[in-house]
Amino acid sequence: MKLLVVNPNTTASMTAKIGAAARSVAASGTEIVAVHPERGPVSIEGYYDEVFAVPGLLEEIAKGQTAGCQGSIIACFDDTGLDAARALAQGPVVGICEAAMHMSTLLGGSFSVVTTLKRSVPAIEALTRRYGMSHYCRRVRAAEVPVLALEDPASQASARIRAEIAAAIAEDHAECIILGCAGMADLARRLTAEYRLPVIDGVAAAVKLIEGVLSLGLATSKIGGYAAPLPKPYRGDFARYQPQTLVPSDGATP
Ligand code: 5HY
Repeated sequence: MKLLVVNPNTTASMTAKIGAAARSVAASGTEIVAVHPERGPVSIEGYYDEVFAVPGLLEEIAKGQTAGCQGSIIACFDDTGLDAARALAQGPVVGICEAAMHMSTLLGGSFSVVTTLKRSVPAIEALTRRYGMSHYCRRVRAAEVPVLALEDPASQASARIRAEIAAAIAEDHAECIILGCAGMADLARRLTAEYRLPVIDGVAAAVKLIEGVLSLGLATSKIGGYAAPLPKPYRGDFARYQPQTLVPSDGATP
């Protein structure tokens, strides 16, 4: 199977790290195509960045589908544009936040999330409620590390993440830890061994979940909210995103 992994921000080093994390757990025979949009924010930190990451994300999903990818993973912990992507794509689409939370409920009675900046916390708390995970979630914590500091080995990022994990264990009594940013994907195995409890990376969890969905021959239900967007004119700069342009009905490349 061929899976598309989209980093919705435009930082190539993060896409490379996300792709490596996905390939490290993909089953033999699963091809991972890791991409990011040409246009949009270099990192997504809060509501404003998130909105401007969505058009580029949808364009990559459409290109991936035309290139034969059977499923797509949204590799940003806000599950950026998840609903629109599910409507646009024929194959299943999984967000890394959703995947990590569902995976954690198989491994413990509770979790805490450790994310980057405190401005990212309210969106993640909202996703926790949306996914029906409020009774599992002890707390969404911010390590106060900018997303791109995760790309800088000289930054204090991993020390701050460790401090929040230790606090989540001592104060929240969390049984699992969820890493609240795709840029933390390379830390999961090491931290799991170090803290002797499941430290979950959503990128890896999403790969295993979507492989499962596809191997069952299933895809997104198209009879309700995720029905394909209706073709219609989009005015101005957004004409390039009108449904019939992004996913031409004749299957031609957008
Ligand atoms: C992410 N931002 O996973 C989120 C994390 C955050 O660019 N990739 C980003 O801070 O919300």
